Amino acid sequence: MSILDAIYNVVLEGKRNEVEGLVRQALEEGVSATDIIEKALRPAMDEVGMRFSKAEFFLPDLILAAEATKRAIAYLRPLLGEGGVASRQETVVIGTVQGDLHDIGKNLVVATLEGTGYRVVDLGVDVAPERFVEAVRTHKPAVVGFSALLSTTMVNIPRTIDALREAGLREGLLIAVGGAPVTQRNADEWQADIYAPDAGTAARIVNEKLAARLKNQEVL
Ligand code: B1M
Repeated sequence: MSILDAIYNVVLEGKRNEVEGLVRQALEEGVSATDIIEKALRPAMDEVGMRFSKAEFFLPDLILAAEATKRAIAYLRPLLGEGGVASRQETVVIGTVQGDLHDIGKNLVVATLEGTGYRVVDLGVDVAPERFVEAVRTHKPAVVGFSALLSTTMVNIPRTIDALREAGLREGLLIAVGGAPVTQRNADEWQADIYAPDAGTAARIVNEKLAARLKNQEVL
């Protein structure tokens, strides 16, 4: 069995105490942090979700698997993003939208952006539109990110975008959206600037968009 399969299995079985040792072993074998996340942790959580849908797994299974994943990510955190780059000027405000308590994916996006050098203000989970508005007023970020994992809560992304628009804060702000049920088509509909299917892509597109904006400002 490969080391990635072993990590996948311990997450699926919710064996929180075994995951860290295996992640360490994978890194020693030369597997990248991104591959551990995208080829073992995320597929394991997808499988957990699938079994939950089929009533083969129940909430405690979800919680144990989530706990195992969080431990693995905490161990990998210092390795995410480019690491060691000069600190960037821009701030990113991010949160999981109102009604939604899922934060594993959002935390990965936070860790990757921080690793890339951004200052990240993480508002946590179940964040109401008015809290996003207040945070944008206070921190004046270049980017605001919304994460949603439930089809019932993803509607709170466009609601929050509307709240920012009504508060006169939308212009000049890059809006990034993501989470399992969110698609590029949704992002286009909501007139969001960035859609990313995973944390690494989110950080890469944020970098590209901000670099392009800086270039435009230099030309003007
Ligand atoms: Co829940 N849950 N859950 N859950 N859960 C899902 C999402 C579900 C698909 C499972 C299923 O039924 N198959 C289903 C949603 C169905 C739907 O709406 N379509 C579901 C449900 C129904 C529920 C409850 C309603 C269950 C209940 O109570 N009956 C309940 C809701 C609670 C609430 O939020 N109000 C609930 C609760 C929970 C737990 C608390 C037990 C736990 C969350 C623990 C936590 O996050 N702290 C949990 C878990 C763990 C899951 C699954 C199994 C795994 C989610 C996860 O962590 N994935 C999930 C099944 C699934 O997703 N396949 C499921 C791993 C993570 C790395 O991936 O979050 O997708 P992800 O993040 C990715 C990308 O999406 C992207 O980058 C990340 C990786 O690089 N990304 C962004 C994420 N945010 C981004 C933002 C960006 C850009 C990219 O820009 C800003």
